[in-house]
Amino acid sequence: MKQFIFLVISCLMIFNSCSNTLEKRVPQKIILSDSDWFFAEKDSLNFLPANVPGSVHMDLLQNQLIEEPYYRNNENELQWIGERDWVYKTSFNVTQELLKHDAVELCFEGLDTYAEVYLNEKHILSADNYFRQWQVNAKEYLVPGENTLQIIFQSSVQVNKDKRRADSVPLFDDYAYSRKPAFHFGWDWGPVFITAGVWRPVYLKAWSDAMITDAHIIQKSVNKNLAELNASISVEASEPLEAILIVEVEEAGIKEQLDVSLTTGLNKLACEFKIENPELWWSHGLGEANLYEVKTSLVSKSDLLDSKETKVGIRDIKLVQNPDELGSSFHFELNGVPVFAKGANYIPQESFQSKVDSADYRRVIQHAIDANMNMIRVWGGGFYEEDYFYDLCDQHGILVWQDFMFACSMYPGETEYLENVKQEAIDNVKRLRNHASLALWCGNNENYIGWRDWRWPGKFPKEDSAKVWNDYLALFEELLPEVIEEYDKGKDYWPSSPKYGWGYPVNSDGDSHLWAVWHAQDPFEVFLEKENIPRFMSEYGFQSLPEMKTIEAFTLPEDRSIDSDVMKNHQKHRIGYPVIDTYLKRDYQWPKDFESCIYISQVLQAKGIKMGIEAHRRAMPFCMGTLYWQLNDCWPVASWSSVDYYNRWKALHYKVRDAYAPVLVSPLEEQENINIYLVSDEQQEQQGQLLTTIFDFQGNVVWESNQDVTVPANTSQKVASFKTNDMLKGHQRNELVCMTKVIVDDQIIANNTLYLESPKDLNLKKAKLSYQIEKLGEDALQITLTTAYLAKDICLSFPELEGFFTDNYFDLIPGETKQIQFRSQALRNTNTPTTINIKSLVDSY
Ligand code: BMA
Repeated sequence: MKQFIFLVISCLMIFNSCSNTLEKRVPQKIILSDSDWFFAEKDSLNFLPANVPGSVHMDLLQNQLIEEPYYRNNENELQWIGERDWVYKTSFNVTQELLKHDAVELCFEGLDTYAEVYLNEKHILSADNYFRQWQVNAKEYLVPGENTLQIIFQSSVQVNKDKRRADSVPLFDDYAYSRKPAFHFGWDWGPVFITAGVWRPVYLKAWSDAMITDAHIIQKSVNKNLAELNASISVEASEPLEAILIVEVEEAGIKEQLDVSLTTGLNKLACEFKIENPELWWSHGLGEANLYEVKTSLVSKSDLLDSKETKVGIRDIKLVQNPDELGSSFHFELNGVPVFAKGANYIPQESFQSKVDSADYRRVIQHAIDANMNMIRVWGGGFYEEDYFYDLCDQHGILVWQDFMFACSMYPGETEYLENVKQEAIDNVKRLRNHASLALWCGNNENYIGWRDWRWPGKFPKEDSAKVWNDYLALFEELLPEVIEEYDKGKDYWPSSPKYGWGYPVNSDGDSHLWAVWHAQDPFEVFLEKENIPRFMSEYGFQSLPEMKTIEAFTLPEDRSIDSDVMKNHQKHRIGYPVIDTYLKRDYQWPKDFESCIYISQVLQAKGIKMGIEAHRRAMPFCMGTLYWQLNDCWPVASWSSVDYYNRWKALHYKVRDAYAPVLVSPLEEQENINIYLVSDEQQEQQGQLLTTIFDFQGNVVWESNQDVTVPANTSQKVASFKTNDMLKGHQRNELVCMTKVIVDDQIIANNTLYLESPKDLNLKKAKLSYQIEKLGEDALQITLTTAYLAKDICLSFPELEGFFTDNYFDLIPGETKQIQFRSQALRNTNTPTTINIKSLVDSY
């Protein structure tokens, strides 16, 4: 949150520096988040210091009235907070000067959620939507000198209950009644913390004459020779005024000027301009994410009235659904190039959003970049993310699949509710539509499939179920697409993710969430079945435990076993641990202790999801996207994430990085053969060598092949097929490994490993690993490893040192030397460690 305050303050500084010459004219912002805030339970007079932006939970914690919410089972003790009403108040000074402006607005960027706002004891606003921005003309209520602001937050739990009780057709989830992040009410990876408070900045905005309220940079047509753009500018004027609108794009040498006659109220201005030979915006892996800065200024005579800067990536993005012989395609096309989407589903980073700062945003996007992703899905049970999140996606070429905030439920359809949603959609579409990264608007998460496949209609009497379905249609098939049509015309809208679950013979169009793995407990191998490979896989996943250091942070030693109450509470899926056990027993030996259990759960998760990713990529161009569930966590928990709450990469994230590499070599045993597939997201075909070797576990070559190979551009191809029996040369399958490498210009551009038996049946032995540790600069170590026997899923750690291994959870074969770096700031203040913890699969049972 800090960066937003910083941003607003810097805007203020810019305004102030101009205001020496243009005193009355330029808009001013007075940040009220900076003043002293106090909070209390409603009807108590015990006001205590509070933080804005923030939440009641964090304020109670800061005042030492509650324990750390994520620790042990504290969640259970804190449910009372969400059931009570809370009051926030502040006072602030307003100058005579400020009140001389034509308008003074009180702006809330986010209120959580049912809020009655009083300015100098006058009721000025009733808010009822977490996702909306609220503005009130405050001038008539403000006085020179001290002013008071008081906000009463009603318990969302109570409001939901009341609304459900009063509903003629009560819906099955209370949370559906409020426009508040669904995950606050608990999810299968998230705790129940029903927050209240001022969750985004609040400020006064004072302006005279005219103010730019919005700059929408519409990309009318884009190709590599020419971009035709339209700056659609909204200006609020307090009186009729002659002015000049200036649109500048310095990098492109553009400066357009337009004389405009403003009328009182809202004015819609348009300024068309062209950029020749634009530097296009590309997603990660395809090219540079070029951005232009478009500056819009409004000038009257020689005075600057207002200005706005917007970063624009020039690109043509669309979702292509063309009929073909197998159904209909479902892929994103960027500047005419079909993009295979590689990414993950993203959830909010915290249960308490005020804990998230700009460094957290940079970190999470960096995890995506480091794992070769080019798309993130912002899932519909959280919230429309901060501007900074999308700025980072713009800068780094991460496409965003953006859900509207509806998940796993049916929602009301009353006029008042729909009007509230409409305003929410307008607020957020207008806020986000300029972002180059924004690729798709999606109506909801799993509401449609729930209704169609999960027997939701049966939850209602027949006549009522018709109403609930009609309400669905009104919201997702009418209201939301209409908002997109009006406010972000041309951007694609997809009513619900997914179109298909599993169990469909051929998913020949749309997207799919495949939960046969995990929820139906089918083996990972179902990922390989043709009927389970959709056009676009927008969800699939498998859980694991976070690493021991993460668990230590929320437990006492006596909690550190799977069946402790604390570990059970940090597992939110009903049968989470038993499901992990089921899969574990299929493929692994039973772990000997809790630490081994953590380790195996990660290795297992990585194995399964890697299988899925490779199957999806091999199926290119039939399948054109894979977004696994889920990238991150909102608290320390056992979950489907690949990076845990403390930013520690699980085994999965390393495997994802490899499986999402631009070129993938994927060996697969199919019937009698081992087939080698090459998948490339590169735009150029490449020539190289394909090396396929069968080793025994002592590192002896049993069989090998070296052939010239063409790495195809932007597609998948089977490039070799070998008879398995010929390759084994009479050896046992459980003591062999097949390693494949692709070499282009003496560089290994892809490699991969295939075992012929399940890990539990492999003839593994205690591996003798040798290592050397050397210091590399101030804050890195180089670790060199060799082994005398095949070591599988090697996990390195320094128990006392926090840091990042450039590779981990890898296999090592005799004859190979592996070099890894370990990066840690802590190395600046410690001696170079001489020992390192190394374990591999064989050590876990
Ligand atoms: C999908 C998601 C989430 C959920 C996940 C794991 O259905 O949309 O609702 O957390 O599965 O169960």
